[in-house]
Amino acid sequence: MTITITAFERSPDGGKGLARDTRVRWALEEVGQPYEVRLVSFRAMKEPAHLALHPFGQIPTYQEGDLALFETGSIVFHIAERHSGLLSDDANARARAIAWMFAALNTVEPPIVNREVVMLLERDKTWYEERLLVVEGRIRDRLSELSGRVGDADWLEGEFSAGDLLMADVLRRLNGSGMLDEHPNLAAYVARAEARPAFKRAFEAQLAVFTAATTG
Ligand SMILES: N[C@@H](CCC(=O)N[C@@H](CS)C(=O)NCC(=O)O)C(=O)O
Repeated sequence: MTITITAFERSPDGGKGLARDTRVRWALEEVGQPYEVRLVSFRAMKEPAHLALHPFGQIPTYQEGDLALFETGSIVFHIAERHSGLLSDDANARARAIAWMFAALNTVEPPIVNREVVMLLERDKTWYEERLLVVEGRIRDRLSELSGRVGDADWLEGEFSAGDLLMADVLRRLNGSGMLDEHPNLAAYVARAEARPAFKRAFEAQLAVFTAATTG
């Protein structure tokens, strides 16, 4: 059955692979599933046809036969459940990997996204610098905790899993901020994830969309 995902027609991240279709592309590449991409404009995302697929009018969505999913956590989980390569067959290892998927999206991603919101929307406020420090403090707390847990391991729980895929993708949002470099093991963790052939294919595919949109 053909898998179709949606992605930005023109991603506002300039092709850096920060839009969340990248993690879905990456998961599909890891398990060797081909997929098609339907590009949507910001306007189309808020229209009824897209809202029927995604109640919040966002990307990515995932369609496979009569199944339609939204939320990257659920999409990556679905891919990992249906195909081998992202979740262990051992029940406990699988449960721990799923815990890391939730941790990536519920505990680590929110303060990182909050920083982006502050930088994007609150830069002109008199309290901007103060607020940014607070928000970055929260990120630094999480990074210290995560760094302590990762130690010198390659991945969070032995083998690379869907937990690593989501965690690394979330941490990538900090590339260029200098914050990851405060923890060399986390910077190396992200670099290791980005060096995976499946990630590179996913990154190139999203970049090709951006390049075509800006040069075509
Ligand atoms: N929690 C959602 C977040 C989805 C999300 O924020 N998508 C962004 C692109 S990365 C989007 O569509 N933004 C446009 C909007 O919210 O209007 C997920 O993981 O799928």
